[in-house]
Amino acid sequence: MEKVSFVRNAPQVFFNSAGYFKSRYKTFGKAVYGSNRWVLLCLGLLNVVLLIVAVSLGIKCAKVKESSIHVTHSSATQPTSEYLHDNHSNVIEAGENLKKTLETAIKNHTLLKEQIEQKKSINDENQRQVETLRTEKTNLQANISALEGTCGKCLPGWNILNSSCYFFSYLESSAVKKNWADSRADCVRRGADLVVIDTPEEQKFVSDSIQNMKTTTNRWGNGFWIGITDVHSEGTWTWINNVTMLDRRYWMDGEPNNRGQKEDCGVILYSSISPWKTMFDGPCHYPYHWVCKMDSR
Ligand SMILES: [Ca+2]
Ligand SMILES: [Ca+2]
Repeated sequence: MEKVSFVRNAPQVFFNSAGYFKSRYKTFGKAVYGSNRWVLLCLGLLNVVLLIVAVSLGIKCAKVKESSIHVTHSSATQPTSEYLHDNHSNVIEAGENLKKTLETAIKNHTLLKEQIEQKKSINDENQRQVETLRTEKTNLQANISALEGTCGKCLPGWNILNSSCYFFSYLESSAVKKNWADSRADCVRRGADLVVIDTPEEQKFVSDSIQNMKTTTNRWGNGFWIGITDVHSEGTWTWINNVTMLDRRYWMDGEPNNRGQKEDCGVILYSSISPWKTMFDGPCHYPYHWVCKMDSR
């Protein structure tokens, strides 16, 4: 059997019953086989061309896709960038506004602080003025009380009995004591003189007035100088108005005794026993409180 290389599985009957055709077929087969090589070659070339075209198209498509993506990406990011840019500007503007607001708040705070300090200073000054006025009020009230007590007839701090005013140095200063001469000088400086006791009422008034004016537990140390002395004539007690005391009724028992030959000035001392026995003689240089007297207004 003749081998047909081109159509391997073609029906054998067909070729055996028609030799011509078999021959033709063989011829045809050879022709076909020969032309087929060109066809195959053409097909191969075509495939190569198609492959090149396909590759080219693929590359182009890839570029187009990439470009499309890039374009898409650019298209997508463009508004975002502008949005971010706008937001950035807004944030900066908001920051500037906040900065201005903060600066304004700081200025207001500083101004408010200054105002508070100023008001505090004013308040302190007012407080000092209030304290000053309060002190003046207290002094005025004390003066009013003193004036009311003496009905304006005596100076502030002085006491009144009938038509006379009396100054007890203890009330001005319990610490200050003077000798007899200096005590008298103080009374004169005040427009008065050491007290001259003219009546029993006055004796009792002065004696009672000094009852609580004590600075020492030594009773002899709590005396007050009065305006009587025997310095000019020992034993002759004369008031500073040149009136000589003739009786001894206001002297304490045993006084005046001119102890040590040096007691020439009269002192009055409170006695719980009797308001009539309150005077004694003492050394004129001793420090005592003193009692001034002057006529009332
Ligand atoms: Ca004497
Ligand atoms: Ca004496």
